Amino acid sequence: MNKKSVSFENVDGSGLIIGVVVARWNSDVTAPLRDACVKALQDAGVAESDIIVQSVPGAYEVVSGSKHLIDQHKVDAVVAIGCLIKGETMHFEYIADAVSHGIMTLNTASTVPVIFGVLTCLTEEQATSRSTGEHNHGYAWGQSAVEMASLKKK
Ligand code: RBF
Repeated sequence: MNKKSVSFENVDGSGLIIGVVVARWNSDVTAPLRDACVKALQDAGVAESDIIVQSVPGAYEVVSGSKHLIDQHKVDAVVAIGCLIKGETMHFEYIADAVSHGIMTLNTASTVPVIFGVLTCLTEEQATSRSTGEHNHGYAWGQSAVEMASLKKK
């Protein structure tokens, strides 16, 4: 087992409703992350009609997009997906900080787990390597959502 990955045992998503919020900024990265996440949910037995995918403009908006799904769709868990790539200004720092705090606040404000699916990369190469092939993190984020939603139901 790679030290930078996590193992999951028997994630059973049958009967769960899972939201997936996806930022369109850096969509060449976020689309494969979303697809791998949805595949993990399907592999875990989440019904296709119980996977709610919500597109939002950028990573900054994944917090309010997640809150919308929690409030309006009664989801059991949400995966918030985005990709921040460091540029020449301070935007990266401000948005990364706001989003990570925003997602943590959602996790403590309600009983619905919100999985942190935001890549914060220094280069486009880093973003590509974490969103493609066997290192695509989206799959583990889907499994994490099922595990945490199941925990809540125990
Ligand atoms: N959104 C992302 O998801 N990833 C980025 O790398 C990203 N970089 C941005 C850089 C700048 C200079 C600006 C103005 C916005 C950026 N955004 C990015 C968009 C941000 O998440 C949000 O959608 C907008 O700021 C509107 O609230």
